[in-house]
Amino acid sequence: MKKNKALVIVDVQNDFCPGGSLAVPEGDEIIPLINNLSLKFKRVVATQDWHPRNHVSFAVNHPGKKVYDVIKYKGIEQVLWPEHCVSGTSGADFHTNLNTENLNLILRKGTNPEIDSYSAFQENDKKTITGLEGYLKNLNVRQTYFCGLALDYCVFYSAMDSIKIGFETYVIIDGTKGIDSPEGNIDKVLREMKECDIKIIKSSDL
Ligand code: VGL
Ligand code: ZN
Repeated sequence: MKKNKALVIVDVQNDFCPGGSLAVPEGDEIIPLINNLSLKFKRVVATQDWHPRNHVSFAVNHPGKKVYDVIKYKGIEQVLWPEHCVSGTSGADFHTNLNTENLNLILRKGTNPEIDSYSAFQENDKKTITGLEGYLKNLNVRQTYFCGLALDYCVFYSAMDSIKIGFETYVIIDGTKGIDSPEGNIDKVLREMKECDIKIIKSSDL
């Protein structure tokens, strides 16, 4: 694979897989395919959702609120999730089946207790960058390929920022699984991504 293409593996962590606190249905089933994909790219980035225990996105930190409630915090809409991917816990570790041998960069996001970060490029305030854009541009990456979890949250927001930045952006559909919350969300984000010229491809197209 040419060197101006990068694979971004989003949040393949225990808490997003069956048995985890915010499990994506069948989330672990994409891992063998992702392991194969990572052999085909020269540049491979993996992200980890990496939250402090007092993180704004955890329903338990908002007395009277429950999981999946949506609140406004400092002017930003925030979905409240079960506690997940607490930094340094086993829930935040990569799933054991994920082959980490070929990863060039591990990028942790969501570390600010007051701001969530679905996108690998910027936090949900749409201001605070993670540094991934600079990293990829410095390596002359022109095309980004996304896989991982969850399709309708972190994969979606990452791909949308990627195309806005100007990368030719691909989502490898069989390398991702979604939460589909609220119901219909997966269809909605797929439509939105196509409208924004993000290419939805199958791994067999590569
Ligand atoms: C994610 C919800 C909360 C994701 C992260 O990785 O898609 N979803 N935090
Ligand atoms: Zn999170």
